[in-house]
Amino acid sequence: MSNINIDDTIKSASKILITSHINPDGDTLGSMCALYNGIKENFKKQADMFIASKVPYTYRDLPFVNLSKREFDKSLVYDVVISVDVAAKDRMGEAVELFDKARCRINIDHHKTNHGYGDINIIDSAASSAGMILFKYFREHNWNISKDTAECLYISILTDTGGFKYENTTAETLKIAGELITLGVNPNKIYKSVYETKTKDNVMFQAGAVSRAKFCNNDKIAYITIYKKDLEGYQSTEDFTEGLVEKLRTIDSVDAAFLVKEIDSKTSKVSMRSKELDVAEICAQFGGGGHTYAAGCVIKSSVNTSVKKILNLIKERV
Ligand SMILES: [Mn+2]
Repeated sequence: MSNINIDDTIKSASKILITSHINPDGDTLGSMCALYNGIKENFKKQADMFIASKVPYTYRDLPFVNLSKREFDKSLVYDVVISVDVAAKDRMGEAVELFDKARCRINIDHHKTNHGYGDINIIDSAASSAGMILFKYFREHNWNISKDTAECLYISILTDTGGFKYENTTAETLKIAGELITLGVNPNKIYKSVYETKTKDNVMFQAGAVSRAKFCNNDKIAYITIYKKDLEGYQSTEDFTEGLVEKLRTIDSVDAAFLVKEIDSKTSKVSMRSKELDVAEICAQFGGGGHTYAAGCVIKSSVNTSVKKILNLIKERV
């Protein structure tokens, strides 16, 4: 990783776009905003930022995230487009058109299923988060890391390690988090903003969803289905399901947990979590991907059929 240099590419570019992935999480948004501000402060350049949907409520306090845009003129040609935390090109949503046309395409990611779709690829599947890759890059190339940039990186690392809890939390992860605190990050303030503040609607919706969970294989498998009608009557429901599938996984007997959400009558969005099962591999069979114990995919079938397809694949394995 250390021999890859994107500084010259950034220096010679006048139009730069940074793109996050669809259904954005803290890592993709934190990395995007850290890179945005890093480029601004170190190279005096103003990059554009693409976000596929509204900023999730959880990340409302992330510095610079409100400067990101959902719509772009498709005729634009960027000198450089940089994707952060984007496992596969189709996870960019509409930004993929701008990515494909760019003079130079840079792919910065930590998903093990990332095949290196950029002209320049900075991929480290051992890194806890894309934010950690960026931090190491910034340090190795002597970028100044301001307090705001540090806060963005901290949110990346915090959220992709589940609050420094997942098995990707290493001594290095915590060392970097410590360095970010030295740079001015207030961990308590960020923890409260990200994890301890939810809307009443969200908490009540999640309670209802958990109470509808179904179990099979001696409670080794747990799942929740969410239909569009379940979200009716609630406001701004974009990140309503966040944390729900992890909650199912906390049940002692459960190895594999998944959530199937209706997009339309023929399309379902799936999130899977596990303790031992390789869910990245399961999701890859539907064209998705992710990490060993946390992955996702979109299945072109109804919620019911999608549940059956998944159960067929995992019932023998847990
Ligand atoms: Mn990530």
